[in-house]
Amino acid sequence: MKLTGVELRRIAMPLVSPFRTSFSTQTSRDILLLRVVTDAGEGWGECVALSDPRYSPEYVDGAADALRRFLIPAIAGEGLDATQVAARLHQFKGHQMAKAALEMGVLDAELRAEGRSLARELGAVSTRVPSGVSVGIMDSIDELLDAVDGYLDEGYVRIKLKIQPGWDIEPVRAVRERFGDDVLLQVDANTAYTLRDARRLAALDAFDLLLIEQPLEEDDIVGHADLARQVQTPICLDESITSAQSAAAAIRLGATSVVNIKPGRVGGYLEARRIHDVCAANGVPVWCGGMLETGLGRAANVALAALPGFTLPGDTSGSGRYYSDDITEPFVLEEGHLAVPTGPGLGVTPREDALRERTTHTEWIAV
Ligand code: SMG
Ligand code: MG
Repeated sequence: MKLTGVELRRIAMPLVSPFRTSFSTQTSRDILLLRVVTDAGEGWGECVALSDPRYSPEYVDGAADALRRFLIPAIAGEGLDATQVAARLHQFKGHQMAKAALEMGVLDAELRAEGRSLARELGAVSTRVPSGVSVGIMDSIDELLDAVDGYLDEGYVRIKLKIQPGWDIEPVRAVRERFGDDVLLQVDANTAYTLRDARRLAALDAFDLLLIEQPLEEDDIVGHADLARQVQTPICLDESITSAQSAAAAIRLGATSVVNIKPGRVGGYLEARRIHDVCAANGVPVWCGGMLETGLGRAANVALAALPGFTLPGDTSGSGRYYSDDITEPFVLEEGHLAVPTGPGLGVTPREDALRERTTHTEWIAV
């Protein structure tokens, strides 16, 4: 395969309701899509970087710049193959989300040309995956209980509550009291705590949570290992895991006993599969994270979540969790699950009209 060029397409996607975490409130997503054009056909990539570098060092304008200046030019020339994209981009430090989007687009183009699905290529073993939902920080417990009630009604099989100091024990207690012990429940702090909060975090042990996600700073692997000895609830790293190598290190140090795999955070779906393999070899369960993807990224996440080591429900919610009008056919829950796409490549494509309506900027990068 040979690259012809890449269209960088920015879209604005308003959220159905604000999504508040310990680091920001999102009301709309500014998403960078890549239309990768090759001599064998096209493919779509989605960059999960947020507008500001608050979740990770990457941000959407920075990702576009890295792609335009360094990453896209580096994969020009004959013999383009998705399995070699990461190696060609390795010379550039960081920028995992930008790299992941480019590899995703090349992989989609290649698989579409060959008539193979991403799910099959990655090694999926199920035809549907369970849907969890991530529930933001709210102004009141009542508001939170209403939101959780609605999601449980829709069929979500696992609830994740965003927490921060001052919004942790009480909301978790309230959800447990109202909805009972059978609800699969976990929390995500997005780095909002320090080791000095160990006793407060240990107080969450009373609520039989599946895991506490990323309580401490992303660089604090040793701190997570120390914390893991002071709390009974399993610690699950998200932000800290940026590669298979960092996953292996965190597991070996005892910093994480469950891993949230987000392809964008780790440089792509192929590295995500490697993390799955490392975790499986160590008996560490994994689940698929989310970055409020459109149907494109959602399709790929659902394919990944169908691998055998994904034994916990992921943040693989229906399109309607965030978007009233997705750019692809929406993903809709059926008995709390999403169907794994079976068509070539991602198995979904953007609807022309929806895409046009959401587009704020396009730029063609010829190589
Ligand atoms: O796609 O449902 C989703 C988002 C799930 O909570 C979610 N993601 O830290 O896991 C995480 C966050 C990162 C994005 S917050 C804007
Ligand atoms: Mg997280």
